[in-house]
Amino acid sequence: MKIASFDIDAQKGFTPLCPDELPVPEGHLIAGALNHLASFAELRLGSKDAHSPQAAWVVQTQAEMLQPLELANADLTWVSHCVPGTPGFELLDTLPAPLAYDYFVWKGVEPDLHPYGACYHDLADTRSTGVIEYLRQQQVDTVLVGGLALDYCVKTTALQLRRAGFRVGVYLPACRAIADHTAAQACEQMRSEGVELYDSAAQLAAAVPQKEA
Ligand code: VGL
Repeated sequence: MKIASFDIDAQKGFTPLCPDELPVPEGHLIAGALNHLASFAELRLGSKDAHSPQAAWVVQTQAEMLQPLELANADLTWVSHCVPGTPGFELLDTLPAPLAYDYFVWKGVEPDLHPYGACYHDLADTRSTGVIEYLRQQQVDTVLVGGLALDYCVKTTALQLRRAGFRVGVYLPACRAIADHTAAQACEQMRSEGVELYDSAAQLAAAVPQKEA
């Protein structure tokens, strides 16, 4: 069994450190759990949102968010977040630098794109970011996922990996969600498609063999 871990959008823009972006409650507290998850894996992958401040889906206030859009690859409005060169773009402290990961994806770079999953650039899942091909080429069979936010980018990435044929486990202590009801729906959908969910370090250790030191 070859295991990879995948840190999804573990960026300050999704934490209370950046209250004007998309502050996921407790989002800044997951770095230790992501590092623990990586200790089970031979390969570590990561992703970041990398968005233009002038993106087509940007609205000025949180009250205007979540409105549907007619764009092919940006389904909802969001406030500006994770703009390169700003604090919100940075990974959480104590995570590796992007180039210290074995494979890294920057997503949503084009102003008309706002994908959630890290495996495809478009919402129809047809334009690969190369993650799935990399994992296959490395003969990975299990991918352990954590990050922000559980109910959007983590869920979508886990489902994309599962549909591509990998065993996928989501480590919940390494995730936080935007909202409780969408988190519950996300967990139900992931479970129904065969994604494993681990509630605790003990459950993770029971499901996945510990890497030799
Ligand atoms: C995300 C909402 C908007 C995420 C990104 O990373 O989960 N959520 N943009």
